Amino acid sequence: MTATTDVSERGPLALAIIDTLVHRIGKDERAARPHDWLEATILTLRNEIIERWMESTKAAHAAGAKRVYYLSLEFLIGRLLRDTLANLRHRDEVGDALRQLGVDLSAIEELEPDAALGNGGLGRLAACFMESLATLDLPAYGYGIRYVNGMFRQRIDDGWQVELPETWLAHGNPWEFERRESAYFVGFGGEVTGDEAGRVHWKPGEAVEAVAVDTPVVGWRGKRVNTLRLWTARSLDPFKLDAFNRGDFEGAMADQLRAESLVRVLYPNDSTAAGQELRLRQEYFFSSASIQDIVRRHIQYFGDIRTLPDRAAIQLNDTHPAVAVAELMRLLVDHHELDMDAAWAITRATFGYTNHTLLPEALESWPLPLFERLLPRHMQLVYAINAKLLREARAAEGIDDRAIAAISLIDEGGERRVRMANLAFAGAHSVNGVAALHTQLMKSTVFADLHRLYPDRINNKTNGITPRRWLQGCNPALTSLIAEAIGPDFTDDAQKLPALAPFAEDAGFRERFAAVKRANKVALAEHVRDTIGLRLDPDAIFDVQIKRIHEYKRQLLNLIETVALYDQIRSHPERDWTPRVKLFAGKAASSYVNAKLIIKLANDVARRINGDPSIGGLLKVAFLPNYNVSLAERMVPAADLSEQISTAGMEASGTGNMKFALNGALTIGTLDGANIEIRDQVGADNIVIFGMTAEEVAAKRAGGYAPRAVIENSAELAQAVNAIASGVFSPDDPNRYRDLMNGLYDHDWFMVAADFDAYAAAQREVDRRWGDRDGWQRSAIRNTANMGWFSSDRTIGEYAREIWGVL
Ligand code: GPQ
Repeated sequence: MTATTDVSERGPLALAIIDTLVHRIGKDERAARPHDWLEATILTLRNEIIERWMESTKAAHAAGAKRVYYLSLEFLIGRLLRDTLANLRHRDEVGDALRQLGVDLSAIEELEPDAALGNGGLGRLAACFMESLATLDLPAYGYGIRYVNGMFRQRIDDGWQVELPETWLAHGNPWEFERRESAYFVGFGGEVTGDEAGRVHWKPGEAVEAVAVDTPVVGWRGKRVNTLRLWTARSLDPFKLDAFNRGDFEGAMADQLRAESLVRVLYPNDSTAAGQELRLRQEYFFSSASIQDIVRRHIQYFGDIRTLPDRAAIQLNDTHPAVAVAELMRLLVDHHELDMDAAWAITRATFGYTNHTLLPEALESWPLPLFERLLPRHMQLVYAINAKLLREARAAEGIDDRAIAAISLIDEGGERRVRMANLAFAGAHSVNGVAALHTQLMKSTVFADLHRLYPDRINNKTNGITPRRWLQGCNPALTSLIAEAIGPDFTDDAQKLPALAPFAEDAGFRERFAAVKRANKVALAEHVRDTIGLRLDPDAIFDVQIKRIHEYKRQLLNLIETVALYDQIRSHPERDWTPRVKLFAGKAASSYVNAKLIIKLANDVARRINGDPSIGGLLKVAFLPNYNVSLAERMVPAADLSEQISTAGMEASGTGNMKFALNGALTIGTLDGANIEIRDQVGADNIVIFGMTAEEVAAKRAGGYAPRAVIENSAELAQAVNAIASGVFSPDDPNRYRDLMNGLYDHDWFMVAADFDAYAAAQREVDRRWGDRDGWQRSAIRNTANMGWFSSDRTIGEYAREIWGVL
């Protein structure tokens, strides 16, 4: 990528990039490697961002504005350059400047590593929210951890998942600013004493320093630049020279190593609580640093801690930062010398809590002895809060002993544990779910008793996605087509997209819409060929299931149906089968044995089906390795069919479902999470719904579900399950899937069997609709046209008005 163009044609931006290359990176054009161009481009762009960033901060300060603080252990950001350029409306200009230097912007954009500081939906939601907060011009900070190794890189070896560390910081990170002056002590362990004046002193047994590393978040049209503040850890005594001089080289750096291990990895768990001491340490580390930072800023700007709730809204992204409730109490009581009642009133008025799952295994709780050893002062405060809470509960009507036990912050059944969801619920004035059904189930199941005690606290905020990344960024051709049809206003307000709906009746527009989809499919097919060597027919249905691999998400249902379809095509080659490509991608938690086995099954099924010439290429199966945000950005615009097939009642919301529908895919889905609201928006004719409702699932569970009989009554299902169980797809190890399939016969927790026939029928309904080309395109257009409501701008607007009081 050396310059080949006429030097005299270089404009000021090209010269600025060269200047950065020489003076910041220390290379000339001839020596510059592609990564150097990437870095020089980002650093040049940063200069402009910094100015807007400072303006945003100053303006918020001058206005005495209330700030939003989003505390999240995960931010699944992905790449930043393309989005940032697009939001600043600079992409063409920067592309031209780089062209003058003989550099291709798209090529260097592809070199940027994915910032994968998150597992899945929860972390990606946090990233969409940060972008929407800046877009809506709301002063906000995201707080999290700057993991050295984010989500692992997935390699597929002989069909098995292998986890490798992702070194996203290998080339440095030109987006970030280390703020050495913003550093806080975070203590662990030690002892708590009281003095004569009744003040409490916590003397931690160990401490680390949390140091802020800031990344600017640019909103649409560059209106505002907010801060994502991620904490890194430093030892108070990083290098003990005396130990080193004694020859104890490791001991000399042991403290630093210990500090670094705090921020080393993101726990690769999705929706399961990690019962590890290190995880609790991470949670407290980032919660404490964030709360100290918030309190410091408040005192600096406003002077009086008692006005905190008027100037700060802190949102807890799930329970991972729930210990922040106790940390704020500690600062208010021990440092600002408020009494418990005053401190509690301030705390409650400041916090909001978002719940993201009802899965019992995901509700965080910590063994009491561990919590007490690591956080002795917080343990005392939890007891004190619990006493207040249970007093309130006992005074309320209709709360019996069973309800008291359920409300308590301490789980007394068996080994005593601190319940983080109850702490978050009690310590917040707002507790929200992430889709209508999920919120309703929160009220009737996990939080039923707390809801009875505080009936006004639970509210719903249906999730959203940023259309900048998930339409304009990932699907420029569709964006241009929409703009030609209805003008560009929808880029400022996604709720203008419904103006597109009448174009579903315009044959010429349908053609162009279909052509965009086909071009996206061709591009994805090229990528698939390059990565796994499989050729795909871009005229086949691209049927896509991409998300974390989890039994409740039922990739297994999809795979078993794939096997059944394969069987049908072989048995009835004379029928008019619809060519289909089944695409899968996703990571399994490293300790989740069944999820990893499902990945192997996808690969085994793919090898067998793709290698069988007798089905004439009518069916292809692909498992794409290392699913991440960037891969999603390629796959979403190329999908015809979006698989959202979780067992009803188990997927809190889903957000992938929104990305696909916005890009004109039809959904095949259960009445779960946000699928229900997607159906309401796009219309029941433009989505394929199947299977049991959440109520039916619960009733079946309660009534004693007998999957064996269900399987035996469905010839297609039995045939597919037995083929997998007997090793048809794993001749090298015929027993590989025997236990997995026996699990379906014996318990089938996720009701794959119960929904199978309905799912298979829904898939044939998809084939039928696909056969009606015009009908399909009409539905696809109506999906895009009616998905504007799922913009995260709408979601953030609701949080801002109804929870944070900032709009
Ligand atoms: N979610 Cl608790 C995660 O991605 N990780 C988690 O640990 C928990 C929830 C998801 C949830 O499964 C999806 O249904 C939601 O759409 C998403 O959070 C965002 O709310």
